[in-house]
Amino acid sequence: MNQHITLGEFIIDRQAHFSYSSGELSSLLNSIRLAAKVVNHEVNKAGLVDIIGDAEVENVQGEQQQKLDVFANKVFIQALVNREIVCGIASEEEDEFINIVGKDKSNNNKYIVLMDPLDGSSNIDVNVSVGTIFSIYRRVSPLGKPVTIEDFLQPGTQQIAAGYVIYGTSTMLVYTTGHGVNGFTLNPALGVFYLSHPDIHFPEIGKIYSVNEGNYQNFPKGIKKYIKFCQEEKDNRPYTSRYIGSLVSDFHRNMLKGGVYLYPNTTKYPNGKLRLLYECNPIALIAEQAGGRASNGKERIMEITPTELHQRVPFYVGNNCMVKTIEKMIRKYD
Ligand code: AHM
Ligand code: MG
Repeated sequence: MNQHITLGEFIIDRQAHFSYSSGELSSLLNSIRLAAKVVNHEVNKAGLVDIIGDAEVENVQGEQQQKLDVFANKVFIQALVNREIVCGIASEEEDEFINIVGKDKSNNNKYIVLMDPLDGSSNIDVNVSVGTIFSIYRRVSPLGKPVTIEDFLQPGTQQIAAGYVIYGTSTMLVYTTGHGVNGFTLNPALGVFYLSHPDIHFPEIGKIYSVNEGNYQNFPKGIKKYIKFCQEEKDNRPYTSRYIGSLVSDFHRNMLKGGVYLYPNTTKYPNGKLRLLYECNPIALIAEQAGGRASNGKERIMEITPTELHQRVPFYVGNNCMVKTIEKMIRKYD
């Protein structure tokens, strides 16, 4: 690990890469860095204190929230609001987007953040990694006015930064501003993120496929064929099957080792399970920046024009050639 470059230093060092007001993006990333540390501290205590368990409320998708979801949601919102840079936030845990007026009530802040504050939270009480995913845009509505839904329904190609935090065996923050992907590992003793994975790229060849195969019977024909293809003994196959059920962790492993993640449409989830705006788009930007590909099977994830805040899409992300093979099979069989 490169002990000499901290995330804080790196953010400042890379400011020049950013064509808008660079200090603002740096400040925004720093607020995410801070919130990540606070959430990390709490996630690490989850097994020790009586914080795990359901908060007895359901989120907008009718799923049960865990207490830590609620906590992470609050921490990230508070950290973002404090810095006077963000004008609007959308979160998996909030039915509607939040308008932020700023301390002077001017509505003059420029950035929108969309996030899943604690993804994979059903894994918390069994000590499996969870993550935070975030996506940053410039607002499209005029300054001085409340944000509108159009600010949030921008295609992923308009993202100016995206990233995730994994609360795992070690805690990492991985992000991109469109100039490559860099990963930072938290030194828990010092509370400092250090650059540990500079300029991450998918390996040339991927050999892992990650999918909830329990849903096999309900997958589209092209995906069934692809899974059989992965299992075939031919060329460099069979591939290895690895599925944690925590998008951030499954994606992260596949990006470092080479592989593909699939969440197709199923009978239960006719449009797929994952959310376009705060799960798929940010992961897609990171994947592309690392030389990978992200698709709904037919088109590039980041070119989809969103119509709803909590919209779901089928999601295939990973090594370029693996995702291309999936697209080919979907074209051929579906
Ligand atoms: P969540 O946002 O409710 O936590 O759901 C998203 C998670 C992803 O992290 C994970 O890849 C997927 O749901 C797993 O779903 P399943 O249990 O259906 O395989
Ligand atoms: Mg989620």
